[in-house]
Amino acid sequence: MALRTKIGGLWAAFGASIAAGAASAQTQGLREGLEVIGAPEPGGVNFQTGVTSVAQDIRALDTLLLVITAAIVLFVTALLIWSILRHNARANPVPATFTHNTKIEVTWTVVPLLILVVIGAFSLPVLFRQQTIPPADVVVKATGYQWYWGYEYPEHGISFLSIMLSEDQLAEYGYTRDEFLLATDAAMVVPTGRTVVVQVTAADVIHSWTVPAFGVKQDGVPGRLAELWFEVDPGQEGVYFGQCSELCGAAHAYMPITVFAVTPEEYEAWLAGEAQEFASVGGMRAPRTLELAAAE
Ligand SMILES: [Cu+2]
Repeated sequence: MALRTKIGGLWAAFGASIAAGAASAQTQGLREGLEVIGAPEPGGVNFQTGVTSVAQDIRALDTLLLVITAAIVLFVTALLIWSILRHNARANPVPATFTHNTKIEVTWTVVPLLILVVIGAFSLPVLFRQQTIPPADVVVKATGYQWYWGYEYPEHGISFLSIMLSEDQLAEYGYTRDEFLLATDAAMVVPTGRTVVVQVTAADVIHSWTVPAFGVKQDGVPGRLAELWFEVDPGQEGVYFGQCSELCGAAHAYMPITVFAVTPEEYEAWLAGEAQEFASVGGMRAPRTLELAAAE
């Protein structure tokens, strides 16, 4: 509790120092038309609803593994119970004296091998699909900072920071109390039905950009540019949350990820509006990032 309070205080001080990074009015406007889809549920034990083909593949793979492991657990438990009942000293006073059984030894080597081959046959294609970056329709660069994310649309000269909302800011931005520690002031905006490639990097220590509903997770390593991709199914326009997934310091828990998936038309309109706004402040807002760093 003491630690929580301490970190909370740290966050408050830190938040106050960069609270200037507010969302543009039109990003705010997008929020109103979107329902929250990608968020954790209280007591939830399963995956969030997958809205990309990779997330759905991961879910199917998980279901397959669950079936296989459940079958193994049941089989081993049954075998154990059978052995206890059948081969205890009372039921079986004269124990057998053999030391080998070639048939059984071959079986318990080959069967697990086959199970692993089956698992591999289903898991490797998912891994390859996730890791093979297709040609991009939209490129966004995500940079992890201690402790917030910065987003750039390099083809459009747009860049902004995305800072976690404090509890009393949530309502103003259209979020509920449940979305504390998930909602940010500005959001990454992407179109549905288009291939989005996110270039992930970091400016200080290693962070990790993750959105569970998209089935993506990628470490951002300072000095390196890694990539991930996703394509949100058309019709799944909404708000999606994620959290930094690489322990990156005291306020690691306070740098969430908010993505707005909108229709391609809404995305184009947003881009045009943002580009105009950024042009009016003299192009890329990158210097603002530096200003903030200097102010810290
Ligand atoms: Cu982090």
